[in-house]
Amino acid sequence: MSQSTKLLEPYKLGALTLSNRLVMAPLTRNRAPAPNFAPGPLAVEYYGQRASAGLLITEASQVSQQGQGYQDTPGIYSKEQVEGWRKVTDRVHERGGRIFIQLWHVGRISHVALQPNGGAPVAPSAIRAKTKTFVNGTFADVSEPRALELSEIPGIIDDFKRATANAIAAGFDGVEIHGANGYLLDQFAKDGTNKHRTGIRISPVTPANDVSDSNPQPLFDYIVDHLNALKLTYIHVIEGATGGPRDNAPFDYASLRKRFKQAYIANNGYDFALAEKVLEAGAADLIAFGKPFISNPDLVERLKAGAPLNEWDKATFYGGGAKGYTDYPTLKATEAAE
Ligand code: 8OZ
Repeated sequence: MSQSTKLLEPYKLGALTLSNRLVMAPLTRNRAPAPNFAPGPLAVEYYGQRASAGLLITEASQVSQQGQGYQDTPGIYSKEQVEGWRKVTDRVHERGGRIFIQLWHVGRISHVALQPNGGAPVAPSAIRAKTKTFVNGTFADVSEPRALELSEIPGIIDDFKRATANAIAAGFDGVEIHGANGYLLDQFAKDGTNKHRTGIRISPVTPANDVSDSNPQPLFDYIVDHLNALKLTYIHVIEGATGGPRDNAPFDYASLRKRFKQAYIANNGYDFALAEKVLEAGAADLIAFGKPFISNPDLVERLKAGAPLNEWDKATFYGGGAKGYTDYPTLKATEAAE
């Protein structure tokens, strides 16, 4: 039984044509170990397995050592990292896929153990988040941050510029700036890094990493008006609380959709039925799926076939090897085994 749905229609995203409207959301997997923090052969296999998505967005990747906040997340600032990512993009392109890299600076959500010379993580203000990070094999309170000097901001913008140049050298189709989930977003609205094939991820009402806002609607209406003026390729909106629930706080996403003239990627807890409804209503252009893509490399083929989905195993989300990373079976593999 094959299904023809709007989710499976192609979409023109700026200069790119996507073969369908399923986006693989950025998913932190912690498998790029010290000292290089470079994606290896397993990452090539993992992203290659999922290349039938209309667009893959990589896990968040730090633009500098200072921008790292968790153990074993990949970077995009060194030669080894660019070489590792090149193999990933080659594999995805060989299989007809498209891939953006998510560029990340965690700001205060870090730990001295990950910082250059064991220094303090940096933040707009010296306010410590009430949250934990994962470092040295365990959860630990984030470290006390120090406030950035104004004179340091150009260096961070340069880190994003270099990361973007590296992303192009590594063969990515574009970059997504991680402006969501309580990380260092305040310099992201500035030019320099926002020229072309650039999307941004935002999360208006998420409580992730101890952020809150007393009046998010006018704030994000304002931010999105300004993002629209920057002519970004897309906004990628985490609706509700990151990881759920979707209805933790009232928010009018249609207001953002109306303000932003380029593509709108909706994310957070969508199943196929809700995705279809939202696309049909014109409330989004693309739908990003996270955990379903972890456990279903062939999510697109399963949608086409109307087949059931594999469940995901939370225990293998962060770190480890092939188990829970590249060993989720495709429908074909399951059928062949029967
Ligand atoms: C889960 C674990 C660590 C980091 C985010 C990059 O929340 C993350 C993240 C998610 O955007």
